[in-house]
Amino acid sequence: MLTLCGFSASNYYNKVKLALLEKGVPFTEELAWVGETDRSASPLGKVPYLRTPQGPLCESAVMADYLEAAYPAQPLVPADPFAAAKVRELVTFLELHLELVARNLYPQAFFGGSVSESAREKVGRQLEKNIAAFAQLARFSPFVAGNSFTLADCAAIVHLPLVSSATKIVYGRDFLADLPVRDYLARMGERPHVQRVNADRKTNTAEMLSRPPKH
Ligand SMILES: N[C@@H](CCC(=O)N[C@@H](CS)C(=O)NCC(=O)O)C(=O)O
Repeated sequence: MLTLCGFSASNYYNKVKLALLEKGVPFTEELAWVGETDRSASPLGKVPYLRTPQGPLCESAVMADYLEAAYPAQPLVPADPFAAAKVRELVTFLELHLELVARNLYPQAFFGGSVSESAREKVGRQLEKNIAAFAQLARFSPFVAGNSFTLADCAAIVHLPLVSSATKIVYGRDFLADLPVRDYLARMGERPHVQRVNADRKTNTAEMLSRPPKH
């Protein structure tokens, strides 16, 4: 049995959780907040990490690859090598060029902190450029990589809402507004597993925000 460790407010945790649910792989969840993780499983203290019968894995992309190899029955990556690479290209864009850049805004957008004016401008410029490039690759027809649900959707469903809301809060404008992201997310939100991930996220986010502050 697999155990997914971390917390349901985390987008990377939810990418793996959605992949597990969509693939129909049985798993249990173990709550681990940042600062309370098992360092022998995740040496950088990041979530998620996954306990497998053979030992732990960290890094969500590694977990997703492991799940594809170990549970091939319900694939989230196409068998064709080029189509598979196109799916992974989208995941890389979503994470390296969108989410990781937008992450610089989260202290101000979500946690009551602030971002310096120069960082705000720099991140804004990077996001404009990276989102335009992502728009060239993304299909949304009806799924982000084309006509079937893939790992790229597991990533897009959890990361795109954060990019939208962080830019809306910090710049007063949703940088994804010119892409068909709202309709896409609404469509994806009709899937029962996406609904479960979102419901758990809301409950866990409230719990996270009500936790006593660390000293
Ligand atoms: N590259 C990592 C990113 C995971 C990540 O950044 N997780 C956040 C929560 S969403 C975290 O653990 N942050 C705490 C930290 O970096 O110390 C992955 O794909 O698993």
